[in-house]
Amino acid sequence: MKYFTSVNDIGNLQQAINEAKSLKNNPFAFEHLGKKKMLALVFFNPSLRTRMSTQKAAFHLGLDCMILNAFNDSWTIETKDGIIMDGKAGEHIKEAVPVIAQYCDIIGIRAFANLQDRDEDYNEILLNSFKKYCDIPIISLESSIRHPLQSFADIITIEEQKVVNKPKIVLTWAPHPKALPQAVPNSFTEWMKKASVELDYEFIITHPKGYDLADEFYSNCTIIHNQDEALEGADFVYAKNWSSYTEYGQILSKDTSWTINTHKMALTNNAKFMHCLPVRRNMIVTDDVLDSSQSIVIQQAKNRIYSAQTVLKRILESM
Ligand code: SN0
Repeated sequence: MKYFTSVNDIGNLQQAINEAKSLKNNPFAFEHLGKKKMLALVFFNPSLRTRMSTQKAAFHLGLDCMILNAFNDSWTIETKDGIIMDGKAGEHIKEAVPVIAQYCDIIGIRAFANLQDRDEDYNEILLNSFKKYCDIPIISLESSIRHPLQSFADIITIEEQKVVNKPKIVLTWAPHPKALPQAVPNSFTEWMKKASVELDYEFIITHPKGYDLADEFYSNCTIIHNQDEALEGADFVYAKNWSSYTEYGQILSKDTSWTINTHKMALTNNAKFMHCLPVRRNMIVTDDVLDSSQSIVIQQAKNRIYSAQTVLKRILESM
């Protein structure tokens, strides 16, 4: 593996899950692999779980790790070609990336959507510039449209927690005060589509009108606009806010009747509650659900270590 930027890089799901579970049981089994190698994590946006879990995964593999908070520790980076740099940006991506690449063996990059220009975001400009301007392995730590390490951790968690052979998984939109990217629901959807085929999952999306995802993710999905109906018999409820794709970056609803509460959970098959975190309490989900034993958000966050570790291990093995 050289790149990990979407579900297309993971191969067989069951194999990847087994590999992650075995690393969880024996985290230091491959600590020789990363010896004398350096991982750089470059963040253009804030992070808690991604930063710490990936660092922990690197530690398990004997990899050293450097972190650059490119949004405040370093220069503002220009990505457009042929531009006169008389504005805010002090450094061009054409120098920044090859320089960073000389200091390390693998680069992880986080670059959220700006939610202004849909084409720019959906072309994953920053992530692709890293691929373009250096020749070392690249891992997405959440791009403008995908968060594959999160979705991989989500699937590991579902496999650990499922009590039926064909779990019903419902991705539900929920209200939020800020406009958020579509990266998490896009990614979760593309991983669930693969899991529907390879692991026999049933996957349903529910959201208010105007929150359709981009076709490349949304096509062939089952959509139920009535949230109560969608939640019926669910084994896993995955809540997440996202801003509109069609009216790009807009908040079209803050309808709190979409907040996950005990009445909503009562419609399910004693479902587990999932969220990628950070979560806004009593906006996305009420305290009583999040503080109950049905919530598995903390277990989910733990598996971020093993999704990252599986990916790093595969990259190191192919170097
Ligand atoms: C990000 C998102 O893509 O939705 C990261 C999720 C892993 N979430 C946020 O930016 C939430 C920020 C907030 O203020 O609630």
